[in-house]
Amino acid sequence: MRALTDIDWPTWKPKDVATLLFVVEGSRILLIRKKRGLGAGKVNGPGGRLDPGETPIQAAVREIGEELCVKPFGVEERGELAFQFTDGYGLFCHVFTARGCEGEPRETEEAIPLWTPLDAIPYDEMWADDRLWIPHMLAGRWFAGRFIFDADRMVDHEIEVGDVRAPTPPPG
Ligand code: 8DG
Repeated sequence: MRALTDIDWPTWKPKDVATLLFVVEGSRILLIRKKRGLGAGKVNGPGGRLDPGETPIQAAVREIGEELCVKPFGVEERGELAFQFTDGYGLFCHVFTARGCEGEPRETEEAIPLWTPLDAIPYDEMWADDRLWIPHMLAGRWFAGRFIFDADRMVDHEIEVGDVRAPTPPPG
């Protein structure tokens, strides 16, 4: 499949569910340089796949703890992303923001912390879709995106944006 229209989205089931959590504090955002896993080498938000039995918010808090040794507070879900890869892999991602975090972010085996000014987010070093929805997230809007990726090349996309969460439940 190469296009969003090749997929029956109402019955689409991702193989994995994952999270992203962006601490946004004043005029800066906490990003990471990811050292391993899907997207290694890229700049991203802290996050990863859910462990069995975990809720998305539990996973988001656990992942930022494992990756940067901090505990976020004021965590809110802000959007959702559906990724279908042309090799058949599918991933659904819950995106959260936090108002701050306890502790000083530290480098771990998984990630290097990058406090980044909001006006200097390095989109060229991030996944191709991020520049399409991070501005909505920072503006306080709800967003829901669907993307087709051929490895790390985005080949199709669609994003719905609203003031409040859309009434449809997430798949998976
Ligand atoms: P591991 O322990 O198995 O190495 O990995 P994990 O922590 O379970 O999972 P991961 O490989 O870190 O999960 C992939 C992360 O990458 C997850 O947080 C979602 C995120 N991610 C994608 N695609 C995209 C994208 O297009 N944009 C952004 N910003 N994040 C993405 O998988």
